[in-house]
Amino acid sequence: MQPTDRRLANAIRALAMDAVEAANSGHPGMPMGMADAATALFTRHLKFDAADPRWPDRDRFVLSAGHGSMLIYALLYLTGYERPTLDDIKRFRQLGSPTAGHPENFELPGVEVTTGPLGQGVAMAVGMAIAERHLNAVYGDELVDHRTFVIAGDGDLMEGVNHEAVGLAGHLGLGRLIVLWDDNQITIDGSTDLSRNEDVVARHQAAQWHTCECDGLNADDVSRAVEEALADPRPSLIRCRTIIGFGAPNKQGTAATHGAALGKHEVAAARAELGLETEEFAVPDDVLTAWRAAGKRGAVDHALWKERLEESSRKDEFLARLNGKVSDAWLRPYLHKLLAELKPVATRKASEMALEAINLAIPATIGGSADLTGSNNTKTKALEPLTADNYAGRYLYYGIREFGMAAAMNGMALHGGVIPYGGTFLVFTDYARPAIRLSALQRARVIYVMTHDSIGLGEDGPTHQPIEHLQSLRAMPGLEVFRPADAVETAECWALALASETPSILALTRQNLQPLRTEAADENLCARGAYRLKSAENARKAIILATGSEVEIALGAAEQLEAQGIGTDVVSMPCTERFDAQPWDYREEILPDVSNREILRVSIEAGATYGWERYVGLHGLKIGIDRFGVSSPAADAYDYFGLTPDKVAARITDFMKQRGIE
Ligand SMILES: Cc1ncc(C[n+]2csc(CCOP(=O)(O)OP(=O)(O)O)c2C)c(N)n1
Ligand SMILES: [Mg+2]
Repeated sequence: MQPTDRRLANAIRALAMDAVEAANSGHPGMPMGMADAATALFTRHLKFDAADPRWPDRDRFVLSAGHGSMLIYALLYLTGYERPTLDDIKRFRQLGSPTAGHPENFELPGVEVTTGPLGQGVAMAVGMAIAERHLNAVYGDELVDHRTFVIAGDGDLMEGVNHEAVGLAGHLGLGRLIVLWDDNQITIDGSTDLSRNEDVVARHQAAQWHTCECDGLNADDVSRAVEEALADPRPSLIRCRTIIGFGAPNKQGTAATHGAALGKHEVAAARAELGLETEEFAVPDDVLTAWRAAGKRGAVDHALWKERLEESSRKDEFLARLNGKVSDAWLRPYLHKLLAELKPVATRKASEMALEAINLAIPATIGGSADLTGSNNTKTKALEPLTADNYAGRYLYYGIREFGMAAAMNGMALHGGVIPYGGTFLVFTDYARPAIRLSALQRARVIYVMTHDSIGLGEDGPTHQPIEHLQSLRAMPGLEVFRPADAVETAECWALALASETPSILALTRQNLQPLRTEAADENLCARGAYRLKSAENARKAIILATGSEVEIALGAAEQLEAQGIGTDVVSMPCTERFDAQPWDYREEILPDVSNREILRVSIEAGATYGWERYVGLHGLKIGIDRFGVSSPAADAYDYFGLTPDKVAARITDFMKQRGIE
């Protein structure tokens, strides 16, 4: 006899309680409250095949309420994924176990995205739903026809990024996105009455979503609501009324179940209440068998999909697209053309010029901007807008939603088949930063086109002029920050970002820059992160390291120093992370390990000097800006902060004199 849905759900409850108890850490309340809803979803609606978690046409499931990680670990185990094993679950939250505190996309196939920072799961799901619709428009129903399901808590729906994501999803009419809201009216501090009186459902309706409600503790009722959501062409919010910690007789319905082990006594009481086995981590045979059957439900669909793929004339192209490797065959012809007609150009414009070639050569790119298209130069001529009426388009008007854009791009990149890039001003990486951090943590190939990268943006003044941004972004692990110095470097950096498996930031100027690289090179010189652009003509006494717009200034200063007999190298350093990764001999070749009295090292960057001692040493000279900017034309701002060839050269010679460097 088939076990009841409630018994299937209780297996989730038991595993969640026991794992949290064993770790004496974790969140039992959410998995226990949403166990019935998750059972309905996984046994009746979600299209997946536990035997092949990477099947491209699977439905995506996002546990936005990532603190309830035991919910997804239990589901993956019960439905028969290879991992986590029961032993993995017994080692919940322990060092080296894939059952990490919060779900990590790189730990377990089946965990589509890393969640935990509330709100971002929903926003990433929006990106996944965008990628699905786009690929469907390109490859048709035979190959791409899936949905994105989300479980979100009160916290997810309170976070600001949720408002951005909901607005975007409604506008794009992402009908294949279905969010199940765990409406348990509890967060950590207690009742949601403490902090919320907005009508969440009405807010979604106002954003053009379909909404419906159900008893989240009744699998049949959840299923009815999911059917209703599936039938509606709009994105759906299903309000699931639940009780946090359901089944723990003395604690359910209270914040006490949110984020702590229930305790031996309460676990025993819950076992009795729910009619569970007394043994820890035990799942009754008939229950496990039923769950395993649910894990195979998608096998037939999967096999049929494979047949369609075999028959498709676009099989190879489709698989290559999903594989994500891109060629840089566009680069050489582009550089050839560029070098033939050199002229001063802002690197944001140079980025657009490179993108004209890239977007033609690589159909996987999807561009966009947070309402600064004309400033970020992100839209190339042939790109049509991706809209509710034209999902085949490749350009997204994200609106003024930097965080939502970045999170959506994470979802798109992790969905696969598309390479998202999106723009705003560099200073507003602050608005997107939590999602940039998740790009890095998740190893998502997202390319951030961040223009107006210094005081060089001029008149908009200190609110718009990034100061600490470059260094703070460089401090983030797993993210490469590129700051190209001219059009050639911009193209090289684009090639590196596209070839990368991790996220990149391109920091680009508003103002025009002189061409510095005027001859073809055999290799991508930016690939090593830093390279010698000019060698000392006189005996080498100084090495100037500069990035982006300041490389031109460094060259000007070096010329003046050479005229005074001071041999000066100029090193362009478009990517410090890449330079750090070079072998010792290369780094030694560029920055010889000698005292600053023998060869003075100088850094120039129109931003915080914090951290440049990494390269110039404690006794080197750091030239930059350690205060907020000024509102003025760019040239005046540069002059005011001493960032001109004359002033830089003078500072270097003064510094040398003061320190007795001959
Ligand atoms: C951005 C962010 N802020 C704060 C937290 C810490 N936190 C984890 S769960 C939680 C409460 C979430 O409430 P809800 O979504 O209702 O979850 P429930 O208590 O119902 O399981 C908070 C504040 C977080 N994970 N992410
Ligand atoms: Mg809650």
